Amino acid sequence: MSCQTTAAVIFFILLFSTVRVTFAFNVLFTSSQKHQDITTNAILQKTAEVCQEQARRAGRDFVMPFPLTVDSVTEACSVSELRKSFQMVVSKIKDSNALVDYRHISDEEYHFDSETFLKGRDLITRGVATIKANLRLKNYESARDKLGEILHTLQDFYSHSNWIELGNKFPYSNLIRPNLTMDNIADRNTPTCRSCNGSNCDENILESIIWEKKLTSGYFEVSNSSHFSSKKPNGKCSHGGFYDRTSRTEPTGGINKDTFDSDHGKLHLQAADVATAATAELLEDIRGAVGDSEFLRFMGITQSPSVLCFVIDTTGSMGDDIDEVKRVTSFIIDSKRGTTDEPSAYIFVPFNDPSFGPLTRTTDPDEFKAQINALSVFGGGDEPDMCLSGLRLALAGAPPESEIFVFTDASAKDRDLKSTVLALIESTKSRVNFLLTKPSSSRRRRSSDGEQDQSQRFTTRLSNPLNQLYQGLSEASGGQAIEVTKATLPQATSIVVDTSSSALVTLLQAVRNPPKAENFSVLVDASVKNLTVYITGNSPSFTITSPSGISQNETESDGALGDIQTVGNFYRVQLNSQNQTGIWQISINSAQPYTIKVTGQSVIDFLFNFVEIIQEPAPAYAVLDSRPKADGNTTLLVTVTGGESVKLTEVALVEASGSGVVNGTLQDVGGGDYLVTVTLVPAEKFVVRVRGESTLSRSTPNIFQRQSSTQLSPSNISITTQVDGTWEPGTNLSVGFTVSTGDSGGNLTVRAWDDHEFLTHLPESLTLDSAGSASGTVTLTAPSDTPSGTDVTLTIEVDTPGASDSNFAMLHLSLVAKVTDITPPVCEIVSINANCSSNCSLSNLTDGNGTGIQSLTVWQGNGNLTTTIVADGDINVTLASYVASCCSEDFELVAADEVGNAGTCFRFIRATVPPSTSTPSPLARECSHGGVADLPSRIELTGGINKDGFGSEYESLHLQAANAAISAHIRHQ
Ligand SMILES: *[C@@H]1O[C@H](CO)[C@@H](O)[C@H](O)[C@H]1NC(C)=O
Ligand SMILES: *[C@@H]1O[C@H](CO)[C@@H](O)[C@H](O)[C@H]1NC(C)=O
Ligand SMILES: *[C@@H]1O[C@H](CO)[C@@H](O)[C@H](O)[C@H]1NC(C)=O
Ligand SMILES: [Ca+2]
Repeated sequence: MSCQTTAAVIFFILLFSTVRVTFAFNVLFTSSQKHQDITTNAILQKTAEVCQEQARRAGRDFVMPFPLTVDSVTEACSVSELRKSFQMVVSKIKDSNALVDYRHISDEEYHFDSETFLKGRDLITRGVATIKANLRLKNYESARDKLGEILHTLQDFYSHSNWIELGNKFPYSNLIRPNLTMDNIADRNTPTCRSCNGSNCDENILESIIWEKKLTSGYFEVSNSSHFSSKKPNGKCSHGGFYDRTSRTEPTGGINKDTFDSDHGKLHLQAADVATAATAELLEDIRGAVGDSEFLRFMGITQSPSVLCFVIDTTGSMGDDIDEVKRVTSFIIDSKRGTTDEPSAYIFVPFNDPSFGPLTRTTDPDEFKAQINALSVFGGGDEPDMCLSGLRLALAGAPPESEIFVFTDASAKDRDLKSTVLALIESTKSRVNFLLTKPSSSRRRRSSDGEQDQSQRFTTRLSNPLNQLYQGLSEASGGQAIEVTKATLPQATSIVVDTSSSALVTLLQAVRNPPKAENFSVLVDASVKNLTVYITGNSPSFTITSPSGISQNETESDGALGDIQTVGNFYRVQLNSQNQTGIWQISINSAQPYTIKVTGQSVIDFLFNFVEIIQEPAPAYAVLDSRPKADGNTTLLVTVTGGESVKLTEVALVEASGSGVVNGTLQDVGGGDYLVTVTLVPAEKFVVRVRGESTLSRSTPNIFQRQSSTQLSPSNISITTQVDGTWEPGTNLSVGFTVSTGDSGGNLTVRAWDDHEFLTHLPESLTLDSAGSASGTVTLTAPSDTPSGTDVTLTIEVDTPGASDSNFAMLHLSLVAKVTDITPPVCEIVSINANCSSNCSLSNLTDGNGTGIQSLTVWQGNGNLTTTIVADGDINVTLASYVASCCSEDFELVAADEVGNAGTCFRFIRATVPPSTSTPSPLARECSHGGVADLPSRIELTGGINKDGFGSEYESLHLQAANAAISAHIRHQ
């Protein structure tokens, strides 16, 4: 149900600003605090705090930026090349937050409506457990999706309940602690509100409820039926607003604080502030469980967002190439190590014939090198291999927008997987590059062939229909298909090194197949550095002309404009760094198909997704995980990165062949986000192109242009999926899907695939009903030994009769084991020594009958932590000893168990400690009561604490500005 026309969008905005039509904090079209604002602000704040802490630990300066924006925070964290990565994460979390209003508008517990406190809290705590399980397996994408979802529910609590009306200024921590009870909820028979009518709704909550500090929330029901009868119990508050039918039944009026215009709109900002603090508190809880560096990784701001992903042919015939592949991969890994371009993870998938996989992923470059170096070739001659099976696994397992490199010397045997691979490419926007080491027809004779002959053969190679497949996939993804020999492979690796640079943007990309002579103009703005041109083709002739009129053609490898490197069919032109700004001309003539790609490094870039928008009862959107609709309107959500001064002026869908351009209508929805409505999607493959301006220097506006590298295809088939409930190892999950095509009759072909081979049921064909729809269910079965936190990628593909049209749905499904351990480790301080000269120590930690201590981290301190594990009966006790120098007096010891229950074990912050007196023990107080923004800690200091001793120990600690040495016993209940 996307907007019918641009006019309709504008109409709805007017409607929303005049009628109260809100359900939750809104997600679109309002000047009030939206879920997006609350989420973004809390993420920025928490991320900046973690960076500050890391900088302090490393002895670096850190200036807390103001205002906090994606740009200012990445800059303050010294990773300004990673803005796009950080923006992608923030956008992802915001999108899944918004999806709750789209998917679950009438599921009350998702919004804490109708007094569903326990169910709502359950959603949050189970969600937190899922996130921690996902993060333990480094499944960041699933964890981000889940985070957005539960933040929506958490934030709604502050708008929909009477927490704020009860006079609370801080978050209700029990919402994120599974082990704490939520008491004082008004029971079903307790009336909570009196009637009001808009003007006098400020005071509609009954005094008795306020005095007794009882929790209540507004009832909410949307119904189109004229015979609506509300299920609201007698005397209960309503949510309120235009769509809430319960608010017209006694007691009338409502209590929500969703916007300034709501019944309790006067408290809107207060509610939004506490919701922001609650969001930050939940993020802090996750941080406690995973640690600072992993938290920053989760937020997309450590190292490069990119992963290095290799898919390598290991058949016997690769024997002499594989050593070169090993050498090259080592070189690439080493050249990135320690730079901000260092990949955040390394993924490797082997394939041969008939097997492929498994996918392995590591964040350790040495481990990855060892894996690659251990590769040996076996089996398989020069027959086609399972290349697409390997590639499919890589696409499903790599994060979105990854660069994937496939090394092979043979054509694909599993060509029938092409449509799934294309669907994954479109959905992930990852780029696939093929390094094709030799034509299969000659591989056996290669040793007797001279290099000369080889390259002769290569020049005609892409007309080999077997390799057209690779060419087609690389083109669709915006990657390259490069032909190399063993001898020239090292030269081709420049492409791997280039594409893993951070802040890489695409200025122009085009494929001309069939070939035609063309003059391409490329606008290079002042923010672009390291301009590089890539051309692939069969001996194309090209001339590049700079903005100042200097030219260089393909015969001049070292010319006036830069260096041209040629390997097989691949030309890389690295342009000199001076005078890159302006309009470049690249004219290409070729008898064979060719591709051109122009990239640079810039902070200005964009993200986009096709979305579906609903207007009622609250405006909401869902990011499409399938192809956009071919006929009629479609909407994109486009986000521009690069700072406040960057504005989009034009968004267009450009046919990949270069002929047609469709302009969209832009609506700035704030925060760098634009909704773009396109009335007619190109019928053939297309890319997204944006133009805009930024005022880098005050005088001259900088006009920029960027484009997406992935080619997208439209479809007339729509697929919606439905997943209910949670999925635990050892159980089945049913995924329902509904297909509509607009054409009645006929049979649809259905294919489904998942990357863990869990699929157990699939309807291979569905019959369309008279309305042109059909529904089916696929079932996945997870073995009971599946690790908790496993992420399963599922694709469902549907073809119309004769495969004239096809579409897909892509889902990420998480498996989480039931969490029974809900208490953090317990810590017992054994001794504290504040003597600067001696080592001392002390703490005992255990997780009792729980899952066991998984990590012990020192925050705010740069001393040395050592731990030993000792058995105490059948409980493991971790003995921790922390020794710091006299210069480092503040510290906090955080313990987390296997499932991520985390708590502060010991906390000593000098600045916040009151002047020393002997009673009561300020140290003990610090340990058990953190600040509001402090961890969910509440760790008891149990047993063996001699308060007098502590007091005096503490005193010397404080007075001496201490060599803090502490030992703690951490126990768990
Ligand atoms: C350009 O790229 C090269 C290699 O990728 C890198 O060493 C250099 O720092 C980059 N220059 C700029 C200005 O980013
Ligand atoms: C390419 O450039 C060289 C050196 O400027 C020139 O001699 C040659 O004619 C040019 N070739 C073409 C096809 O323009
Ligand atoms: C819940 O956990 C907290 C620590 O997060 C602990 O202090 C508290 O005693 C626990 N409460 C219950 C009822 O188990
Ligand atoms: Ca535990």
